[in-house]
Amino acid sequence: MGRSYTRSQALFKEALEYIPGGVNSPVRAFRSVGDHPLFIDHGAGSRLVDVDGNEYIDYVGSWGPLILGHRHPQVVAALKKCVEETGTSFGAPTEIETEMARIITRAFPSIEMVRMVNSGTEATMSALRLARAYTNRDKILKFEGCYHGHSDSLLIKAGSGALTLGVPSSPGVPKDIAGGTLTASFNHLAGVEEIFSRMGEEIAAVILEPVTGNMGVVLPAPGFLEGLAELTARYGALLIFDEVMTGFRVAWGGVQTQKDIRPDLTCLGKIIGGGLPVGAYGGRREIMENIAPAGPVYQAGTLSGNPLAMSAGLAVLKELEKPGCYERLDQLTEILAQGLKAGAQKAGIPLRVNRYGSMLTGFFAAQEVKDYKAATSSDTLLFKEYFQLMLARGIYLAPSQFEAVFVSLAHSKEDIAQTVEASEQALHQLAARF
Ligand code: KE4
Repeated sequence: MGRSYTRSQALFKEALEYIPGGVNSPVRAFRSVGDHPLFIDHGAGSRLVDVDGNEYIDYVGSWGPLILGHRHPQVVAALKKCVEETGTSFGAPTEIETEMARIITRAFPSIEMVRMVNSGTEATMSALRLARAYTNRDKILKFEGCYHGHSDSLLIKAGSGALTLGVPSSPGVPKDIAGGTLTASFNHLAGVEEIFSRMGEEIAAVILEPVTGNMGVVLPAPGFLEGLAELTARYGALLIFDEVMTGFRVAWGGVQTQKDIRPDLTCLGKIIGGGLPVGAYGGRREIMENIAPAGPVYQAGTLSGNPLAMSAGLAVLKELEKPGCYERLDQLTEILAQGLKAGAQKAGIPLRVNRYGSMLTGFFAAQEVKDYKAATSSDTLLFKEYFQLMLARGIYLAPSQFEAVFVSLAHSKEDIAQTVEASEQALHQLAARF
């Protein structure tokens, strides 16, 4: 089984000379699960092949965008057509941007107007600026462990790589900006009510991942989202759902349509770009019409809505709109979740698997993981060992406990069975050390 990683190690050594930490995004560095990342040579469907020729079943999917798998024929064809017949970017309006806006507003009833940007970070940053302008208030409230990209106001008790690397509140964020961000505990509505009772009139917006992926997957407790909607409405604050990860992932219209909640603003990204840089924010017309040039709130972007990213994104959405996609994603991911749990039970290792749609996280924890405290109390050293044992068996999980793994439409039942088998072997091996 011995896999060689010599070329990845050599390439990483060179990358470290030119790129901070050798990577262009921290969580890729494998810092919490190993001593070097894998350099990828290519992807195909549900598979990745690294530069040493090792093949893996991929459950990262570029952190969510690749819900159709790598190099889906429809995406490749759309990109080829765009490059060969249209071009990549004009910095001028194109019909395909309106087509993307139309499909988003059709999928999300709460979104009457939408603006394209180039990352999830830009989407949430812009949504916050808009919320502050619309309410004429400065403070925002986020939840510990939720990650909304790396803009200053949101790098406070953040999740994802910030949590993984132990810098949830990053240096470099000015004190007066950090002071404008209030934090509460996800799924603890009483704590939010207490903050609003003291400062509700100063709060411009509450922003959250309605199902979190960035402290690992944690589901909203019954009534939590509804309670936030009622509370924000009562105090005149905006409710912002960051569905950068969950949008078009867990359902065609994200978590909000499943829960029948209409946030005032929604942020999107990942899947709508089909693997190219993208983000979007949208919401009620009377709010969005404050965005320049319709209104005074400035936000801009050289490549926003560029035809190339729109072509890839629309190719993915057109596939996802076909009947049966989300049922298949749900079914495959449920089989995976049950298989992981069964293997842990057999090995006598406490494993909690939180699943929502085709995203899931396994926590080595004796208790249910229903909030940040429980997630961060899980056994991350055991996760590190498990991650390496799975990697050695050709399973590429997210290289951090505080992330989600994603199943795509390219994953087969055989992929899932192979993953369950690998997990059973890895957990059995770990149990022997207990
Ligand atoms: P980007 O700026 O990375 O496109 O999006 C930021 C963002 C916003 N909101 C949510 C809910 C997100 O999950 C993200 C980014 N997700 C991480 C992984 N959990 C991206 C991976 C990375 O940082 O390299």
